[in-house]
Amino acid sequence: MTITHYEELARTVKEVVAKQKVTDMHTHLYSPNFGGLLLWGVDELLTYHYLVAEVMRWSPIDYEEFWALSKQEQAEHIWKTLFLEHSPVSEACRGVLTSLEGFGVDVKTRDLHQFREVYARYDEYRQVDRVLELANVDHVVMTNDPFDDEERPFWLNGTAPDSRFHAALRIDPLLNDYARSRERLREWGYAVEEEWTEQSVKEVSRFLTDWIGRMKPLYMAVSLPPSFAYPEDSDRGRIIRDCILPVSRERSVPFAMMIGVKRGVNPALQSASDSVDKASLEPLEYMLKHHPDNKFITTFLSRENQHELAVLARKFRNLMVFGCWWFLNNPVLIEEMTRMRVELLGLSVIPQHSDARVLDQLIYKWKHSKEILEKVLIEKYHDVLRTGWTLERSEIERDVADLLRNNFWRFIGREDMIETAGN
Ligand code: RAT
Ligand code: ZN
Repeated sequence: MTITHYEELARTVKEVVAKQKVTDMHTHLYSPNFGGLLLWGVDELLTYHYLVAEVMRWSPIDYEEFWALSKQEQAEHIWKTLFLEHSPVSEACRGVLTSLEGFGVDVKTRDLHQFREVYARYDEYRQVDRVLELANVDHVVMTNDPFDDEERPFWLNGTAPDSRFHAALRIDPLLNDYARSRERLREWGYAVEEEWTEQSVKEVSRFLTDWIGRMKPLYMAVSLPPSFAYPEDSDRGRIIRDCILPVSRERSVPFAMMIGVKRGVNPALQSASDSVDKASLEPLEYMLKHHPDNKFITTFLSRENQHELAVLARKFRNLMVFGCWWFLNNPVLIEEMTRMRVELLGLSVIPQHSDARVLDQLIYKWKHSKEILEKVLIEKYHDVLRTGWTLERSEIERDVADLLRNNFWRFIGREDMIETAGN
């Protein structure tokens, strides 16, 4: 069907976006067979760290007192403060309501106990099937940290994730706290030396290769501070140069960098304590230029870095830009970033990831982001229709499939996972 007019265009884009399955390339979710690691349900939704930060702005409760409460009590406190005593209009609050509503809960009852009863009918396996279906997500990329004592045993025992869940090897402790990680590596039989020697390089690389073998990650990932520099005469600089980049290239496991997080700005907030600052793009530019055979997947946390990141991606095809990360995952910023990226890079980006920590959040994160993507695409397609250009529905399906799943799979070299539109 050839599209020439706005009404047909708008209807088609809406249908195609709604129907398109998403591969969510960065989450903090786990396969349901990873014990209690997968978080789901209304109490987890309400105690999301985005909401903890918000409740503390109203609540007189001491930080320690809050953290001493049980999960259910924390959820009740957040429900009362952020939903009943004030209107829940922030993006994180709205997200809870969208997720509940999407799950079939009648939010107007405002009855948390009743919400809990709905979830009590499910277990994590049924919940995964139901939520992936409701959110129209086909594959989920996890965040898997071999330094995490709760998670490591699952991998060492050979637990295989559900086929819809894929690993990402997260190496923050290795790169951001090597002094401590070095001790752990030694405990685990990697003979890293006190100094950065040939042997240390070999052993850290062996550690990475072993975990790549064990997890079969789609990429290696790290979050980095605004002060991140490269090249740099530091543990991090040396590990990236001598271990990460060679292993990433040789094993064809792209290196994902999430840059701009200032950890622990207010430590009393614990998991909600992190903030943001602008970073330099020079380290990334250096890597892209000096390592053309390496693939980099990158997002920045600061709004101010987004324009230069998009420009840099025009210069280097070994860079894939992804997502509206964390404090940027708000409609006003998603819209601005998506529009800017499409204008500068066309459709060669991964416009969004969910960063979901709670399974049910997939419902809201994708509903809200798809609404914005739809709006931007209608506007951009309309601009070209006004020149006399025409569009086929199949072309729109191709483009939307690229944005929401295929660009990711193609970039990481998994042509086998690419699905043509409409499937
Ligand atoms: O968005 C988040 O939930 C943050 O807490 C971080 O986990 C961040 O996304 C990260 O991956 O470091
Ligand atoms: Zn994350």
